[in-house]
Amino acid sequence: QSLQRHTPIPCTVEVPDSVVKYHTHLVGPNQCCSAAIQRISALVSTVWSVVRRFDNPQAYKHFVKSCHLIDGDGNVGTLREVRVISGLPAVNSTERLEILDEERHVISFSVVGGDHRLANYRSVTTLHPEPSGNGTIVVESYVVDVPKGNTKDETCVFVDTIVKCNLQSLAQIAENSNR
Ligand code: A9S
Repeated sequence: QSLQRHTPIPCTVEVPDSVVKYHTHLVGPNQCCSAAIQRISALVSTVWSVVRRFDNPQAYKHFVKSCHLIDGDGNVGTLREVRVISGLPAVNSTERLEILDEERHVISFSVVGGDHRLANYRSVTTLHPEPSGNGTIVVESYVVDVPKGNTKDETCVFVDTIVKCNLQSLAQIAENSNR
């Protein structure tokens, strides 16, 4: 797992060849890129059933208060507006579904608007069956503009924290549905 926070372009995470392209982001001079990995004790199909619901991010993202679709029906190009819980430097976020690959288990969205500091955020999430056993490996990488007044490191720490929280929560939900 190589997280190249400081290297300008490209930023790649070590994942199976078939999904390397999804985790290779073009990173501009005022952007940062990182990734998080989470192991989940549940089948890929179980984890995917939660992750694929672009209309229902609040199922596992605790920072999301509510979400409604602005346009589209869950296919690529669908737009959603996410409202955020209080206590974050954000109110809402408008997001576009960029990739939904049901065979490869890839989902990606980009932030296209909203009242927050993460301009041009784009993330890609891929699910991988654990080579041994019934587990799933989740890889989530992202690229985002560094907000005015912040450093790349600060931005990555902030976003990494949110992404890791989301993935831990995803793990809990998927693992609970085993029982
Ligand atoms: O929603 C995600 O998958 C990931 C992130 C990093 C979301 C960030 C966020 O929605 C907040 C949680 C509100 C934090 C946006 C777009 C901006 C924030 O400041």
